[in-house]
Amino acid sequence: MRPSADIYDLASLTELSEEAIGKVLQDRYNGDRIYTLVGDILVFLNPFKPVNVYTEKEFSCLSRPDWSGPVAVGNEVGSSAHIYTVGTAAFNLVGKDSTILISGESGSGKTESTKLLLQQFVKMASSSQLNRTRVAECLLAANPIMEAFGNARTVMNHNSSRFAKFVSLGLQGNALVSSEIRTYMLEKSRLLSATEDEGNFHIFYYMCLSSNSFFKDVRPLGPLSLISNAETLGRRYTDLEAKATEVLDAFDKLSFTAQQKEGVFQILSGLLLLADVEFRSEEQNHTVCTSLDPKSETTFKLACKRLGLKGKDSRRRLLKTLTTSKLKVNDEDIYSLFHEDKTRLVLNGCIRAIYTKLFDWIIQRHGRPDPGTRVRQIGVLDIFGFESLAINSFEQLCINLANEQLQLFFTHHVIQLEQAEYQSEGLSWVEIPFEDNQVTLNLFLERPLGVLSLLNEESSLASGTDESLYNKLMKHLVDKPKLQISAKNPCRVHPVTYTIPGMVEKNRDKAPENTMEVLASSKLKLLTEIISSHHGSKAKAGNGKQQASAGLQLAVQFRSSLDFLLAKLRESQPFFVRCIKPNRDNAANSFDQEYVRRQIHYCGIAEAVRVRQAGFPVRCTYGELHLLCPVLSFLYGSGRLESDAARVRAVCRQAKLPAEEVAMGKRNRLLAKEERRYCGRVVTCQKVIRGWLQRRR
Ligand code: AOV
Ligand code: MG
Repeated sequence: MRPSADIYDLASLTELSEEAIGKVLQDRYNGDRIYTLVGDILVFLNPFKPVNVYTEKEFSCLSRPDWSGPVAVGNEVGSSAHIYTVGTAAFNLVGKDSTILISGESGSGKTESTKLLLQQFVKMASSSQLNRTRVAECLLAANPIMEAFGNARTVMNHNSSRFAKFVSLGLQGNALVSSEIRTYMLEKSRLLSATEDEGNFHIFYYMCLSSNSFFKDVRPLGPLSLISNAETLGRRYTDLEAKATEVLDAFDKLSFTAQQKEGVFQILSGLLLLADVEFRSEEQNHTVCTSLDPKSETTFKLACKRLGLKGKDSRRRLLKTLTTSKLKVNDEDIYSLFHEDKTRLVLNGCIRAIYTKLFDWIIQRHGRPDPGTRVRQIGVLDIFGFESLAINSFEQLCINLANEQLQLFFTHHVIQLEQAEYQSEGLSWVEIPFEDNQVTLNLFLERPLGVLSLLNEESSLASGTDESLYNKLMKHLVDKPKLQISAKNPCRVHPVTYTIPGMVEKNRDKAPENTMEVLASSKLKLLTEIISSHHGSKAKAGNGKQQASAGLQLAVQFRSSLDFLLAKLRESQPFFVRCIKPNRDNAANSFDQEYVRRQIHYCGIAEAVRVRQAGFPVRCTYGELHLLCPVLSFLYGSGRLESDAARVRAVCRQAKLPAEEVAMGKRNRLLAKEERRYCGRVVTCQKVIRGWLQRRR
């Protein structure tokens, strides 16, 4: 029997339980064989250590357009299980756009896989273009910036993506002609909630801890509340200097002007300072009045200076919007005074809004539009992985919902559609049961009584609070399967518990308009530009109707982004990469069987193995086959039988093709077991038939 570590395609397994699959993966993992196929689906086991499988050898063997079968990956001869194999298949697909969908828990290796794919595409394109193009250069330079501004250290991953991205490349022939990056749902709440374990976005540490002279004049001195964990967490950045330099270089490569580059860090500096400003409330004549704490005067002044608000007058105007609200009633301005808590909320809202706008603006700058003529698109989707933390809030709700939605797409595509296809071809087929998460998704998405709709409803009411949301959930959803709502365990959607406090406000996500208006009058050109920019990824994400209205609730924006992504996926050919984390500690050489088995279960890998094994993924029409198969033409030269279909049918009948390996479908197609994955379907069918004909002689 073949040692199980040699089984590079799980579709060839004889035992199909989750345990058996786990065992094979473990044996492969122990031999540093980090990639395994399930038919055309790639499973990646994160090694958490460098593994020598991304050399020129793998690239050149696996990235050729005419590549047609197993080669050697690392020390494994005769395998084709590799991320490059998926990349090549997507790159070489003609007649249809392709999308590579990468999924897995937080820390399982999605972002690293995305980077490998993008590097591969750039390399494949440039080998046909001689020179690396500007498009390729910008694409590669965008990555360090995206990670610096959008990734952070979390308990699950020291470089966790706190946003989702969809990178789409335009190809003309093999030349890379355009690239676009859309980002979704940056976890802006992280800005103001860093703890000992959960870091703020990397860029703040680069800026404040690096010795690079660029930051010398712009960074604030002393302890800063946004990175109060800098002392402990900062030490864990082993490559901080190199990363900081890489980001600064990337700004240059992306042709940011010196002024813009400086502006970016002026703004960050301003935000760091603003967060440190303290206020105090006093009661005067039965009204509460909030003002700047005298200790914070210097900080406030410096924050304003960094943000381009020069002079006493603009400082006064900013302070006023932070401590009072203005309402127009009958053409008259009515002011109401804030308590310091409210002032803090307004200030925090403003910090979050500016950072998000800055992030969107930077990402937008990378874009290289396609030249107008029809280009072939390859998309790569890298989202934030599934999270179940000690406390799960609005952010986890959205993250997990996106993951559930993509899981459904996977099940639908790999299992349901495939089964339906065999049935319509009239093949005898035993239905393979699979776990459907539609029920869970409906709980979230149903209108008008799903969790998101109810959340949106509460957030749009001025009187909406977390309590009223809780009551609504209790009223409408308490009897639903897979959902438990209780005062103690606020809202448990199988298998994660979400806490309700904070949800309504987080979903409202109101940027304080009056404050933003004052900031828009800044002398810092970049700040006015990003505030007035309507080209943020938010606006682009949805459909036309939703673009128009600003200040949409986050969940609404999120939902339209998801719809956009699903539409993209449906109209393209999807390729799936399932990333698996071998242990919770991000450690090398450690394989937690139960933890992996759980992921195999949630990813639907076992079902996919069963379908791929029982299925006939190679399909070609009799016409195509006849045209390309000289044996057929020789045996059944023209005229003897009236149609291609009749000829092929006759061959198949005579050849007594084994029904478990090849089948004649109702719709004039021959369906065969996959022999050489990713290589041409006609070639495979031809080979199969020729083999049988030879054996018969
Ligand atoms: P994620 O994208 O799936 O998590 P990453 O791609 O950031 O996970 O990977 C996490 C860590 O795993 C990396 O920082 C590396 O240390 C290690 N790693 C990933 N891929 C490889 C590889 N091919 N070879 C060696 N080590 C690897 V999250 O963004 O948290 O969901 O939101
Ligand atoms: Mg990531």
